[in-house]
Amino acid sequence: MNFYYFKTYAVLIVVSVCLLSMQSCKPKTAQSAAGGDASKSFVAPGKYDEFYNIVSGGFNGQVAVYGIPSGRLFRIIPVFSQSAESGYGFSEETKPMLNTSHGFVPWDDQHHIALSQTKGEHDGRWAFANGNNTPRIARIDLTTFRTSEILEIPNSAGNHASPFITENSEYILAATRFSIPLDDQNGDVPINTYKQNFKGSISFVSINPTSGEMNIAFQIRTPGVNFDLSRAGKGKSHGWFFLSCYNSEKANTLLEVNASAKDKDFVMAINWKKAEEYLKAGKAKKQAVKYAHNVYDENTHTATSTIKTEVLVLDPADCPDMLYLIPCPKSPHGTDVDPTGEYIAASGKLAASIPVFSFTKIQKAIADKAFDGEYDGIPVIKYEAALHGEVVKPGLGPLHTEFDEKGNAYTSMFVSSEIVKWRLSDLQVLDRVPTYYSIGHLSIPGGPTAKPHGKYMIAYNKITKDRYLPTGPELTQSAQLFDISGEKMKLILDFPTTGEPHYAEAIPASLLMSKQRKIYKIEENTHPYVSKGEGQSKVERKGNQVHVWMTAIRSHLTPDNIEGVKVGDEVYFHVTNLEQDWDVPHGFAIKGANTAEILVMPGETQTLKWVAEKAGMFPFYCTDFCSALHQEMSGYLRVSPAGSNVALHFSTGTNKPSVSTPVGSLADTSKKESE
Ligand code: K7E
Ligand code: CUA
Repeated sequence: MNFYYFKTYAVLIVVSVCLLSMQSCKPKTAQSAAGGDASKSFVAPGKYDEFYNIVSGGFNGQVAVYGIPSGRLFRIIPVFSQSAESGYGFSEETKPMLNTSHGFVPWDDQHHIALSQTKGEHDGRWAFANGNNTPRIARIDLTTFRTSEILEIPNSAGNHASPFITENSEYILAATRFSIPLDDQNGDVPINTYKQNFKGSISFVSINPTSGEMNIAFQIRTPGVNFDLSRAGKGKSHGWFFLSCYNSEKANTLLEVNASAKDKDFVMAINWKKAEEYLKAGKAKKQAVKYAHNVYDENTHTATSTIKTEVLVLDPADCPDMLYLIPCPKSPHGTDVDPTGEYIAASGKLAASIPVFSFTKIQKAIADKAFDGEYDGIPVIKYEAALHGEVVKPGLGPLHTEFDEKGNAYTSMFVSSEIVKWRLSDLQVLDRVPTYYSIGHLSIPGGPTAKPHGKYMIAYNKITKDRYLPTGPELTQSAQLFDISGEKMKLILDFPTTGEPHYAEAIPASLLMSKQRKIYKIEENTHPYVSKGEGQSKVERKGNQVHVWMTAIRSHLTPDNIEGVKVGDEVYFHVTNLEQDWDVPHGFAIKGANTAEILVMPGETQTLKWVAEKAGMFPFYCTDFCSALHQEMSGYLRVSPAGSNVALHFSTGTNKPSVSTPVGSLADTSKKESE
């Protein structure tokens, strides 16, 4: 066993011991530190929070919105998972949002958030979110808090280093966690041919500055490593991206050990301005791929899914001076760029220090060719030549670093369950505070921008153990809020979270509050099945499809009596909410529907598909308590046997001339059906 292997095992053993018995690494001051100054998180009833906290939902596939400093949950935004609460991914209009080259994929694992920026500062337009499992990026409109667009990423598997945004929202970077055989190659190869056949891929997704629409501008083909996380340069380092990669060993089994064999992995530095030049010079090659691009239209209230078939790929072999590697100790996770763009803090999960690189030194090293050979043809910059310095003995298991506006950095320590505050200039550790327990990401309002707002810091913890009332085999995930306005970090609030949060960003409430959309104007509704007034409501048959143009307004649905539907019919309820007041959605549900309700915003049209499977009476109703007479907002759909001669009929407030048809027994009905 050589020395490096020995070191690896030694660190792994320390990590495993801590993981197995959280007690041994748990800060001893648990109870004493737990009180904090809770009054600082108090937001009086009726008062607003200072910040919106946009938080990833992890394996629930959604994004959640909390208030800071109160920790109050405002909204769960459906993104990659179907949402029974709103009908997202269930309604006919939103199903295309979840289309992929693999078909309909109604779930994902959502880890990272990127808020749009202009000149390095939050501009409050869009939030971007990654889908980790079936590689996708979503764009959320921050005026509606709804998902507007989802773009699939080809040549990728495990879209983890994603989405990371440049200082003017030029690009979002998305790099693959798993290297794989490329999409246009035969993936049916022995797994142990990893070193020959598996490649990495980094996508540059351009963002339309007006509409926000995403497009894959180009991809860079890379050696078959695993990409973990990234950050764009800013200020002086604008034009560059920095990515952490692990598994430089190119192992394909037992990565736990085999991808930790070498003493150092890499931070990759990408000169994307150079990449743009190569693209313009025609260096990119076209590759045949298949990926879905799904866009929600605010006027038709309908999403469309387009399958695209081509990407442009740059090969580093044809593009010198575009990529560089910097050695980085032991399985780096976060790679975070400070507000000035000068410092890049990389966190080796198994390293005992935090290396901090200097952009100026990296540039000098490149100019001086201070290289330590190559890795798959990519120059490797000498570690010392790029290094600003190391934060010594910061704690165990550094993961992620955020920054305040005063030149300080805050690094989360998963294994030793703490946050360590250190100074960028001299790398001195200034303070440490325990987290309960096993912190993953952390977030400071504006922390990833050129102008952090500071004041608060939120920790997103993986384990809560004894902090909350127990709830069976699984305990809640949680966040913890710290006051960082003074020299010492102070815990001021614990609050549970939905899903498993990874990264989050916080943005001043003032940037979003005033531009919230209140309604959709009914006159701008161009949905093909809109009814712009009750007079336009109707029911029409097209073969075995029955289309219901239905309106909803306090407190009735029009039509509310429908007859003439037959077993086997597909009924499409196109419900238009005629309200033009803020916060008056109407919902719609019908007995036996094997889908969710739809929740229709004022001025919007949404469609619930329902299949008539048996004869009988099927009540429908509004699901959102919209008025004192909400319980009265309901109706009936009569289903007759296939082949019956009940005519299609619909009404509201009137009855057909009464015919004395006694209710037959079920036995009678089935008899008739069989006749
Ligand atoms: Cu959870 Cu950002 Cu996926 Cu670290 S990653 S914790
Ligand atoms: Cu509409 Cu309840």
